[in-house]
Amino acid sequence: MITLALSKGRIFDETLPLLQEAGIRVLEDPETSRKLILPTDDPQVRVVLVRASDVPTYVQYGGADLGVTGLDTLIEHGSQGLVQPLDLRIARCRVSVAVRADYDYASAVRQGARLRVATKYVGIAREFFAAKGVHVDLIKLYGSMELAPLTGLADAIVDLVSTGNTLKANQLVEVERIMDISSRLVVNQAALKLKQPSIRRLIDAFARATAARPQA
Ligand code: PRT
Ligand code: MG
Repeated sequence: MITLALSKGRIFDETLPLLQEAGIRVLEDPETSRKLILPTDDPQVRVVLVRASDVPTYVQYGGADLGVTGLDTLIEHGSQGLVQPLDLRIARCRVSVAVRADYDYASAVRQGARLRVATKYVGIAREFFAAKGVHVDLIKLYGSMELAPLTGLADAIVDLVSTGNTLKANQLVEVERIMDISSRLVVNQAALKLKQPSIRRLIDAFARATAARPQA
């Protein structure tokens, strides 16, 4: 049996067509079913639903053989015990720095001010500002980062941006683009060896499905 870890929402939704192109159909809809283990029409493949930030953990410790996770989540988790054979090029976005539209970020940086930065991505933010030589106090949040500059909790946020609509709706502006993000296939190192033929087959099917798509 091969176990694939996915998170509900955009990762599940965007992985589904790739699975389908690989000839695998998930037999239940996570939006209506309460099940956390979903069978597929391949008796040797099942899907487990976990929190997006838990996907690397499940795969690292063998709770799942493979999984789909955003590069953002993967960087924050660390890639120990994980093989990363494929960029699936789905769930694309970027990690950016954003501030209130009335905050002069450039001059704060120029003057060497100490910035308060709220983020879920403490690791990515620490490394980015360290490389720039900007002093920051990082404030760890688990969601709704956009609120932090509006309430005075922070001068800036480091968050994911896709269309930019969420920033705009909250009078925030993107002032730096830190990195581009897409979702990656991650595989448990030991499972890759022990279940070599079936996992290989699945990786190859994902690779073909991904390659067949137009480069966006
Ligand atoms: O929601 P939960 O806390 O359970 O976990 P999660 O937020 O990590 O999961 P989910 O499903 O929201 O995101 C999973 C992965 O999707 C992320 O790790 C990213 O790799 C990827 N992804 C792609 C995104 C976005 N695009 C995205 N736009 N994840 C989140 N967003 C959010 C962003 O945080 C911001 O609040 O959408 C908002 C911005 O979107 P725009 O279009 O308004 O710019
Ligand atoms: Mg979310």
